[in-house]
Amino acid sequence: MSDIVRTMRAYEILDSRGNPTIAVKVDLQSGVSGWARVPSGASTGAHEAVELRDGGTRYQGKGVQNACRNINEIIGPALVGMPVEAQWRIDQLLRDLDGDPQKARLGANAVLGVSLAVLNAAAASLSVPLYRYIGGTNARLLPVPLLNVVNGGVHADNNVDIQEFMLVPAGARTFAEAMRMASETYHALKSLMQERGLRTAVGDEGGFAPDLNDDREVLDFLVQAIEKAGLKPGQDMALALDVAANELLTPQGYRLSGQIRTVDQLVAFYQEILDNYPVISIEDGLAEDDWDGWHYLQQELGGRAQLIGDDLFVTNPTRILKGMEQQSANAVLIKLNQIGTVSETLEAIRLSQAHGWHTIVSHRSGETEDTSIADLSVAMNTGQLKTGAPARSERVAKYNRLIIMEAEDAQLEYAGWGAFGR
Ligand code: 2PG
Ligand code: MG
Repeated sequence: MSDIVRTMRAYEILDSRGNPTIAVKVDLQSGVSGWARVPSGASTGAHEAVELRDGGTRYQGKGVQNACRNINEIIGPALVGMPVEAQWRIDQLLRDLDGDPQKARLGANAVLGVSLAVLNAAAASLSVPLYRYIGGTNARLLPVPLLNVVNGGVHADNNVDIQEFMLVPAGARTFAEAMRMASETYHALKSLMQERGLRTAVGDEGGFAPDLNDDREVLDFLVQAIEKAGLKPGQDMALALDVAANELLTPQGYRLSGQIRTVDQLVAFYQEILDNYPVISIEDGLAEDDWDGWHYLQQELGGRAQLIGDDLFVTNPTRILKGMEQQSANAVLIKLNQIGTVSETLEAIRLSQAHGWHTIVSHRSGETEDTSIADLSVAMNTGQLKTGAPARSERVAKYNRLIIMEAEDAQLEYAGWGAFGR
């Protein structure tokens, strides 16, 4: 007999940037409970599900008291008595209660908080780890971490345009070894930057955020840091970028390193990067509605690099299907709060995997101590997880969860280069 929902309660808490977000606790009949804490983006796509914010002067308008009230007064009473394992039915009810395609009425932050707390409560009621509850006996891969070690764009107050420069320790044999390699490279990078008199203060995701001459200089630093850590660039440790090109788009074209560029010029720039650096993955190389540009990018570079749609797809099965029809990319970033429910997120992953596309589970730049995304990546064998630098507890909490999973569960194995089809 399935446990049933007895009560739930929402709390206005703080995220890693000091902005309000939502925590939800779902209590079950048996006395077991489940929690979720909701993340929040800065470079959010226009097609994402909508966060409900209070407006006004409190917390610069970012309060979530109305979203919490929606949980306590509307969603909670509607879910009481439902079997907690009925995740799809509960998520469908949440969508119906909201009624808006982008979940703007009750707020996607409210909806996700409940959906994810229900999932955690259901796992707890069966006394199984979250990844086993979602993935069952099929859950087997520990993801390659994509660790953002230099922050630019809207995540930092520096002059670097590309938002994220990530380490990809695909050549490690275990997840724990991947984290050691990444941490040693992160510290090697720090000392290289200090030697050059650069600031090593960090950005929103724990990566360094110095002012530099251009984006290539960052890549040169990263290759040096990998070597200084005693690793082989491109073999032990590769690199990945999130350009977050929406943020570069102006009415004249894409603005990168002070120059306005056409799609052709930007694609040529990426080509040059792929030729000269061990970069194996480029996320949001173009803007969210530049479908023609994405098709060209995929045609030119899809054979040699992972091209990830983040703001392009917003974890939305409808947009992912369109991308498949138009051959727009070859990988999908997966963020629960872009779509707003667990079930729709699982559908987005399954759809992408069935098409042979890679999926990368992702944090947001505003995070909490919630580690559910680590479990999600293992449950669905996505093989890749991006959740920031190997520094700052809201990022490291996810990596630590995976280190302990690896130590405790003999079935799990590190995805390694296989996650990139190599
Ligand atoms: C991204 C994310 C996470 P944000 O663009 O991929 O790194 O940033 O949460 O600000 O959208
Ligand atoms: Mg992105």
